Amino acid sequence: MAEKKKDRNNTIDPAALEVLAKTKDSGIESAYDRYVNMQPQCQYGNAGVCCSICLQGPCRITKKASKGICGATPYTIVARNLLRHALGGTACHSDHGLHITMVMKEIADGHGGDYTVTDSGKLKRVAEKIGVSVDGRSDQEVLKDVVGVAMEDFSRLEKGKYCTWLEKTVIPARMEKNLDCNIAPNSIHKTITESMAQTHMGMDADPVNLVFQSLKTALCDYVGMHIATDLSDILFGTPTPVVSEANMGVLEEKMVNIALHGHNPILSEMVVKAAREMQDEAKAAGAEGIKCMGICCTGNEVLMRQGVPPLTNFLSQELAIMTGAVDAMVVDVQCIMPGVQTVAECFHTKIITTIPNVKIPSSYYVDFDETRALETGREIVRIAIEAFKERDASKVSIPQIKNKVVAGFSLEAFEELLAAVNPDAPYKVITDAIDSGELAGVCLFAGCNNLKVKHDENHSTIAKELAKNNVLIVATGCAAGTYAKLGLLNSDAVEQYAGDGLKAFIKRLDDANKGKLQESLPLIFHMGSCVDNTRAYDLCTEMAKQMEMDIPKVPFVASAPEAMSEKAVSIGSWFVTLGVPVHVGVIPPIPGSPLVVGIALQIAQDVYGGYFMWEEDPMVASKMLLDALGERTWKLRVHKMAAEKYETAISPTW
Ligand code: NFS
Ligand code: SF4
Repeated sequence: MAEKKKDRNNTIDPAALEVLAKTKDSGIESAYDRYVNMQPQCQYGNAGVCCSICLQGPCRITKKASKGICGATPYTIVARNLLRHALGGTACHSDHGLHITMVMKEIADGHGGDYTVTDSGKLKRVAEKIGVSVDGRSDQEVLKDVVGVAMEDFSRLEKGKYCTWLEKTVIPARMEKNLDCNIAPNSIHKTITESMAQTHMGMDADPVNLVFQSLKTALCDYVGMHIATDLSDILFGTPTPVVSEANMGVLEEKMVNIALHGHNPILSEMVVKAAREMQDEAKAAGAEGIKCMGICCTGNEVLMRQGVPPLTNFLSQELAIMTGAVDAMVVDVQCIMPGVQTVAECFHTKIITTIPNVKIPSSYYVDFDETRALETGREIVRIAIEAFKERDASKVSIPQIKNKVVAGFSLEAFEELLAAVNPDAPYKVITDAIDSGELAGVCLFAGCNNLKVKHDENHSTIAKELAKNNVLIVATGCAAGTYAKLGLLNSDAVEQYAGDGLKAFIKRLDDANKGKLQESLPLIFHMGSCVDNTRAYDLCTEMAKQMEMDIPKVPFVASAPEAMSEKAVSIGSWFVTLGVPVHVGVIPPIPGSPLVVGIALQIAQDVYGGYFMWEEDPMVASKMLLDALGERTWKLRVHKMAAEKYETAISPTW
C-alpha cells in the first residue's frame, strides 16, 4: 500500500500515462505528484475524528484525549463532519439548479435573451409530473408556473409542505418513508440553514439525529439536481443518442482547442454555439478551425446534447493542459483544480473563469452575463483564438489515443429503445429480462476520480466484471468519463465484455431499433452528468412501478468506485435513503465512530432498504454488488412463491 502511494503513475488511462511520462522531469507538477508528496495523510482526518468547527480546535481524538475540548465524543465529531460534507454537496447541486431556474425565470418573464425553450415536450411532461396544468396554455404560461414551483422548492418555509420535486418524482412508498422518519424537507434553503446551525459548536451532539439530518439534507440534493436536469432539458433539449469520440487524441494540432470544464450547461452551450459561428475568425488566425471538447460534467452536458467530445475526466484535467495543445480552458463551477492555473502558466493556455464565486488568481475572468450570453461566449472564443497564435509548437505533444463513444441516453431516449420492443410497457423489457435470468439487474456507476485508488482502474474493473455477469449498466459523471476514454461506450465493448445474457439483451434492443440509430448500442449507457443521477434513479423508480414494488425490492444498485467530492457524499446518501444499495470505492472519514459505521452499513438497510458498502478492492466490490443484486432477485422470487402458495399479496418487506 505504502509503495502504491509513492507511484505518480497512478492511472490506467494510456493517454494520461503518456503525458505523465513526458513530463516526468519537467518540474511541472500535477495532482499525481502532489498526492505522492502528501503522504502519509493524517490518520485522524481519515478516521473522521478531527474537529475544527470552533476556534478552540483542532481537536483530535487520541489515546490521551478521548473527547474534544468541549466534550464532544468521537461519534458527535464524525456525524457532524458527515453532515457538513453532505451539506457541501447539496449546496453545490442546488446552486447549479438555482442558476438554471433563474435563467428560466427570465425566459418566463419575457427577457430570456439568447435563451429560449428548446424542448416544449419536456416542459409539458415536467409540468404534468409536478402538478402544473398544461391544457390550453402557452409554453410561457406553463413555464412561469413550473419555475414558480421550482423557486418554492428552494425557499418554502412552512411546515407540513414538502419539496414538490421529491414528492412527485419518487414512488408514494418512498415519500411515506421520508415522512415517517421526519426527513422530508420543506425546502432546500431552509434545510441548508437548519443543517449549518445544527453543526455549529455546542448544537447537536446526538449522532443519530445528525445522521438523519444528513439524509434530509441529501434529499435536498436530489431535489436540486432533479430541478437542474429537468430545466436543462427544457432549455437545451432532452438528450438523444449521439456519436462522438473521447480522450486526449481528440485535440487537434492545427485547430483552436477549447476545453469546457465544470458543470453547468448554461455557459458551455453558448461557447459551443459561438465557436461554431466563428470558424472563419480562427482561420484568419492561421488555424484550421475551432474545436470544443469537454472535461468533467460540463463535458458530459455538451457531449449528451451537442456531441462535443470528452477530452478527459476529473483527475487528468491538468494533464490535458500539459499536451501544450489546449488554447483555452473555460471553467464554470465545481471540480476545477486550482492547480490548472499553475500548469497553464508553463504553456500558452488561458484559464478563463466565468462565475463570480469561482475565481482563480491570475486566471482570465470573463463575467458570464446571461443577458448577453452569446456575446460573452464570443468574447471567450476570441481569447482562445488569440492564445492559439501564441502556441509553441515545440511544446505540443498530443497522445494519439481516442475511442468511439455512443452517448446521449436520457431516460426518455432509453425508454424509446425499450418501447421498440414493448410499446405498452417499456420497462417490462428490463424486469422480464431479470425475471428470466437473462440480466442479473441494473447498476449505476457514478462519481469521481480519487488518487486513493488508481485513476480509472476501479471504474473500469468493476464495470467489466459486472458486464461479464450480465448486469445492465448505466453511467454518469466522471465514471462515464472513464468509460468514454477507455472505449467502453461503444458496441465493440459489447462483443468484448458482455456476458451472454447482456449481449442478447442489447442485441434485442439493437434489432428492435434498426434504422433509427446511427450506431449500434454500447456496453454502458451514458446517462449524463452528475446532476443527471436523477435520470438513473428515475429508471429505478420506473422499474419499481412496473414491478409494483417498493424500491428495496428492485434489483438496482449503484457504485461510486472512485468517489472524491462532497457531492458524492450527498448523492450516495440520498440513493441509500431512497432504497438503493450503494458501493463506495474509498473509505469515507467515518471509521472513528463504530456507531456511525453501523448506521451506514447495517441500520440503514433496516430502515430504508438501501445501505452503504465500502470496498477499495475492485474484485471484492464487484462481488458485493452482484451479491446485493442476487439477494434482491432471490428474495423477490421467494416472496412471489409464498404469495402464490398462500394466495396472499407479495410481502412488501425486504
Ligand atoms: Ni460529479 Fe461532475 Fe467528476 Fe465527481 Fe466532479 S465532475 S459532478 S463530482 S469529479 S463525478
Ligand atoms: Fe474541539 Fe468541540 Fe471546538 Fe470541535 S467544537 S473544535 S471538538 S472544542
